[in-house]
Amino acid sequence: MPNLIASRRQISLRVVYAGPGVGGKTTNLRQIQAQFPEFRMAELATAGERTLGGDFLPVALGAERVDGWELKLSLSSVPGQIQYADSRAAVLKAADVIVFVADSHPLRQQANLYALDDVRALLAAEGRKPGGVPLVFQYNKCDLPDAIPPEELDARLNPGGAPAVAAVALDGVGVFETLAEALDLAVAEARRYLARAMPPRAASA
Ligand SMILES: Nc1nc2c(ncn2[C@@H]2O[C@H](COP(=O)(O)OP(=O)(O)O)[C@@H](O)[C@H]2O)c(=O)[nH]1
Ligand SMILES: [Mg+2]
Repeated sequence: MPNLIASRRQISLRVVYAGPGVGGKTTNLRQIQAQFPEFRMAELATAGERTLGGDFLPVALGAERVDGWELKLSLSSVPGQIQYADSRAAVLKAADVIVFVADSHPLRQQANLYALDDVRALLAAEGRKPGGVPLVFQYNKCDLPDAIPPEELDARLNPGGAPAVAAVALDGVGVFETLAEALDLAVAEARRYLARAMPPRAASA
């Protein structure tokens, strides 16, 4: 659920990067952070290249306004390991928008499906409909010589036709396109939320 600071007319939303381990979630956030040097990124409990506790990167998009509200996004990634199921659930539970980073490597296709099922199961356990949380797909590692083509991944993972972006996150390709799709969904969420939380006053007021 978005967080409002009405006195400052600020609205904050959580964008959570989910997907199979080593799919490129941390790489996406590092690329974004590199463009926002004023924001610090926390990589929690990282061991080698495994992100154990998840990443956290808050960004304030001062220019991006939602009916006069300043929009803030906190970007985070879920930890992939089995033993972090509780913290994965907690991060996903709080998501306003989910970016699912899928791995184009042919040997990671089962991992993509498991991770997507896991996201859906966690949301269902929280009583949130799968369609109730806006989702963006990113088909990462398109540079691999034997990469599964993005159209094929789209047919497999995204029958609902959610926004999808082909990416080479390591080179920054597709990272900001993905973020832009997530931002569009976040703006729409923020508008919906504000319309409910702050109904317009009667014209005579
Ligand atoms: N070839 C290739 N490797 C990538 C790409 N994006 C990330 N990687 C590599 O995949 C590995 C896992 O990436 P990481 O961001 O840590 O994955 P995470 O577990 O989802 O956070 C790292 O070695 C990255 O350098 C990409 O677009 N192409
Ligand atoms: Mg990571």
